[in-house]
Amino acid sequence: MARWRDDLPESDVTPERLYLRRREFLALGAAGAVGALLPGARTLAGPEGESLAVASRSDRADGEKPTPWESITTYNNFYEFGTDKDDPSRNAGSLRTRPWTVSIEGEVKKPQAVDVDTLLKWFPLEERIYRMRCVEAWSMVVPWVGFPLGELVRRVEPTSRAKYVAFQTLLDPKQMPGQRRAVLEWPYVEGLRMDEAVHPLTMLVVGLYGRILPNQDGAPIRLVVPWKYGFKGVKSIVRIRFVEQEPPTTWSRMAPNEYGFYANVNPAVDHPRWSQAKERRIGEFFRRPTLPFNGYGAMVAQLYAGLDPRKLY
Ligand SMILES: Nc1nc2c(c(=O)[nH]1)N[C@H]1C(S)=C(S)[C@@H](COP(=O)(O)O)O[C@H]1N2
Ligand SMILES: [Mo]
Repeated sequence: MARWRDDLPESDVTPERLYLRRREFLALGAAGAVGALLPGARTLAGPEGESLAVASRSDRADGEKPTPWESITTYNNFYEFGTDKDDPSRNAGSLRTRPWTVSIEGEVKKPQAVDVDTLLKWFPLEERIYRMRCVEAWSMVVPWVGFPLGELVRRVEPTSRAKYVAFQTLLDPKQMPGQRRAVLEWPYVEGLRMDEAVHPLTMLVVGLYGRILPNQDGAPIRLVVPWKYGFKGVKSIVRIRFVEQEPPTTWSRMAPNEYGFYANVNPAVDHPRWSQAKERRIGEFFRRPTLPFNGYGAMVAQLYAGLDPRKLY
């Protein structure tokens, strides 16, 4: 996570392929570059994988153009498959995403272990275009496919003691070679307060661009919380646990002075090692100002009334 420094030249922090594509983009102009492929480069010709039946589509990124499939699927953070941005797309083929069981447990009236394909039948799938922003200051606009986490929460009926929801990624060093090294404490864990979990913007995601989610993006099911930094979006989820106390989260365990439980996008509060005021959309040349709550403040700011964003970041 710490590779980005605002003072590094772009060529130092951008994988060569994207850097080349950016040069190509400048040479061809926007219209030419989108469909163009670099000869010999390991690029994807277009969305791969099975298409999903999507019941509704909505633009929640104010008409911003979605980042190309190729960038969303080759510029990833998924440390279970390596720490470089292009490691997940190269290494995540070893993850077996079927059959896949998600265990729903803890403070719920209907605890259960549910197959991911059963889960998909419970709720109509929506495509929502969201702005996403990594704490490292890169960002994307992503057409996710999934369903509101709140629908699942209601279905399993949390008890009155359930105040938080804890999520856990698969732990299996055979399938996830990055887990053979102690770069993070495994398995990756994340959490939300109950009101964040049932907020209508919060999604469990199973697809991208109308297709099944590629492994490197967190198949078969991952969390997306568009007003928070990307690290809240825990991938390849096997456990959803309803709990009374605030659960531990991977990055705040790793560096509690740098990453907090809330992780709301806040351009006004610097990360201890860098400014958070600006971001670079992958595929764009110039940085742009970061929006409070990633642009979703009108819908979520009231959840944090009374919290000091410098203490509870
Ligand atoms: N299990 C797991 N989930 C994870 C991560 C990870 O390393 N492991 N990285 C997080 C971070 S830091 C970001 S920015 C997003 C990136 O999601 P994307 O690759 O689909 O853009 O995934 C998040 N979820
Ligand atoms: Mo991130």
